[in-house]
Amino acid sequence: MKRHLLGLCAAAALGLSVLAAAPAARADEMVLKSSDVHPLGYPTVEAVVQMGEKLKAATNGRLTIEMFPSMQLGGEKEAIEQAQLGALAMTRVSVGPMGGIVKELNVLALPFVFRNVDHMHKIIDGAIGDELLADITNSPTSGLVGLAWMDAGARNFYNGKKEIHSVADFAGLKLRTMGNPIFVDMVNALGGNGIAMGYDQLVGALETGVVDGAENNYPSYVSGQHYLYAKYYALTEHLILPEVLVFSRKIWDTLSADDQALIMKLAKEAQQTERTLWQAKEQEALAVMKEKGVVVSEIMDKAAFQAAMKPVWDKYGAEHAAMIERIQAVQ
Ligand code: GTR
Repeated sequence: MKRHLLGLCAAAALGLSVLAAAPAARADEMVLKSSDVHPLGYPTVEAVVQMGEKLKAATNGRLTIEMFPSMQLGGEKEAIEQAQLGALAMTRVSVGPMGGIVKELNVLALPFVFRNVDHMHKIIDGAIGDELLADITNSPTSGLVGLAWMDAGARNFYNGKKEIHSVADFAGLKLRTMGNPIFVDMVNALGGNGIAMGYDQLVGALETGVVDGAENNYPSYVSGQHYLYAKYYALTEHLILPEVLVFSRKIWDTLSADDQALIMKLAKEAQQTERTLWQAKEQEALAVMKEKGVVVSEIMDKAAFQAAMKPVWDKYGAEHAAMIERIQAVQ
């Protein structure tokens, strides 16, 4: 009997020591899953990967970020839903699909709301940017916490049918937009046919001719290989649409205040890291476009494009009037 007991104790001790040595034994360890539609190496992805390395170092491995790039978990609509459910801790998405969730963000989605990319930077880096992130966090229904902004430059129209120089050239073009009614109305107001679909559907739709084209910045146009099917790229710069890193409210509420503050701080650093990476990526993408024979056209009469947006502004601008005024006042 005594021998048997001793044996049991030894086995228990052995079990304990095996457990203690097991790598995943720390009860406080947490892996934060994060997603992005873009591949590894893309600025938004790389900035969050670097944020994960800093988080790991700062917490001695207690908190880590696991990146799911390249639409592994679907498009941005799905990513937002998974973050709301707590299946994902974080996701980096465009403001486009967020507009349906936090209405205040739609002010950033109004065509030509910014004078140029610098103007957009001033807004997202300043008080208005902080307020809009707080709108995400304070929304009782978003299920998300707004962490940081990311730069995505300016978006331009492209298609596989013809060069675009003027608004009249949009007639008859089927053009994909992100899932936000502002963008469908924007294409329709130009005289084209706006079709909303997820980014994950787009390259297939271009290939099969479901759409003739779309609109995006240089890096997405290149990394998504859209140039293979739509070689006419016009510098319309109609949207200077920032992107946003959001955190799952469900998971956020389980974190200590210190961890929340650390994640917030590192996310702000990621915003700056991404900015630097973005600038280099735009130049790289432009070089690829040149090499691939993309036909880039300048838009001489930008004012005509702005004027064509009047119905869009009439429909969606009024509710953001006060914020628009504040944005325009920032020099
Ligand atoms: C990209 C952006 C993505 C996604 C995509 C799209 O520029 O980085 O977040 O919004 O455009 O057009 O859906």
